[in-house]
Amino acid sequence: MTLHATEPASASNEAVLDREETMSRDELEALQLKRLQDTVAYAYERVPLYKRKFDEAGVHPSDLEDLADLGKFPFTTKEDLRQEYPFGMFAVPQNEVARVHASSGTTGRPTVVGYTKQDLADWAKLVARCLRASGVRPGMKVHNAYGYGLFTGGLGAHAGAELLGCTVIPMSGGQTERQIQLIQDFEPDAILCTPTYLLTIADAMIHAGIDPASTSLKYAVLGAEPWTEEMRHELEATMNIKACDIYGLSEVMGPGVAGEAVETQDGSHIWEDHFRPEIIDAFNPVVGVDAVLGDGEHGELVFTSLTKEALPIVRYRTKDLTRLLPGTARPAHRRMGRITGRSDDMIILRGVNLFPSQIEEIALRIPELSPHFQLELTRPEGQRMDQMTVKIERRESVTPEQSSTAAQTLREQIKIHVGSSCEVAVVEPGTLERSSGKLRRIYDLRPKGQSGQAAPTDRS
Ligand code: DLL
Repeated sequence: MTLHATEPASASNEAVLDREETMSRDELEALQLKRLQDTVAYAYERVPLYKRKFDEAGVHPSDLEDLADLGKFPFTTKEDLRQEYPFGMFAVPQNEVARVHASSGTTGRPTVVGYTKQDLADWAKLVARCLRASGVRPGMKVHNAYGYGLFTGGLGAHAGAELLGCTVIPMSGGQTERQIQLIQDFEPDAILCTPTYLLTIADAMIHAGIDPASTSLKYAVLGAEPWTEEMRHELEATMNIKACDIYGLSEVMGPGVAGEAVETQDGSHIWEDHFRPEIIDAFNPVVGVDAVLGDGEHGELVFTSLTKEALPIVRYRTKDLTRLLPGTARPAHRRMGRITGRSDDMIILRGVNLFPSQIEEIALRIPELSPHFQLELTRPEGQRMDQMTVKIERRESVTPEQSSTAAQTLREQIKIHVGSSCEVAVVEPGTLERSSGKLRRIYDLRPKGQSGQAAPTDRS
């Protein structure tokens, strides 16, 4: 007997793709242009900030005749969202806003984002698309360890997994022992969390005498913070899983703006039927077509939403540094390279630009060193130069002699590949703080007012 007549969930491993996933590039760009024109006009009519900014820049929605014309329009920044706190950027009356999310805002007012019912449906569809691309199938059990609440990770991933037809285990972040217990008891097929939190889980399993490679988990869909190919290899080998990337940000939607295909594992495909990406020169952006860089060039990722109703966003500067690459598994949708870092997380050490992901990449190639590390910035008494110390845990099996050789190797490799000298302190396993979501890598201990860089990101 059935209580409601529904189609049974497909037991097949064959993925049924959305029509937009298989469009030709020409068809997709035609759709983008139409949606872009509609979005720009809609934002201009409904959001005073856009009207003001467009008027000041001397552009009008009718100037958008082809996709390249987008470059004439002004950028939107996190500061704009902060200034319009809480609901000034919303394009619909409050009673049409079905949900809000917000960033933690440790360095200022939080940024608030809103969704209509249709926005929530589109969001779930795109997260489902990402999960399916990453190997998750209807009927699978999905352990969701992204944080639930104002952060978009938990509820965003949840809705997508549910829509795909999975059994969702809404675990949220933290309580690592409980996570491990449920992974053992419920036997999920996939886990959704940040890469560093999966590392925490794997580590805690080892300490509890459980082999992380022996669980039921087969897939991990990881995002919300930068991670490297080396970290992928580490997690895949330790946990015997396939790990794919998922990217997104609350101002543009949340998780699901882009997702990686398990068969190629070559970077996340941006769902270009809903978002138009651009890359701009991050450190010298001029409003105008000239500021836009070509595919393959490194710069700051900028997004314009193409379908969002509650919070249309025009040329939002993400501060994420990457490049656009041609589509592969979904040929019409361009991929993004791995995010090297955020422009506001860049360390300037003795004139050299440096990101934590570079240290991760180098450290993980040294077998004696673990992926657990922190970067400490100091300004020693009486010195004019900043100093960076990489504090990194040795692997359990490594002797003190081996770890001092490894420290030397790391120092040399950083000098060769990054171009700057630093200190390396190899510490005992289990002594550095573990992640429970987005991990903080940089500890800026320099006296206030002496940091030669922007304040660390307020995202947590
Ligand atoms: O972190 C949304 C999300 C949740 C994405 C769960 C993926 C999975 P925010 O808190 O607004 O939203 O932070 C967005 O996190 O601008 C990037 O700097 C960083 N980020 C997100 N995904 C990735 C990724 C969510 N796959 C900010 N790789 C973004 C590198 C990422 N960085």
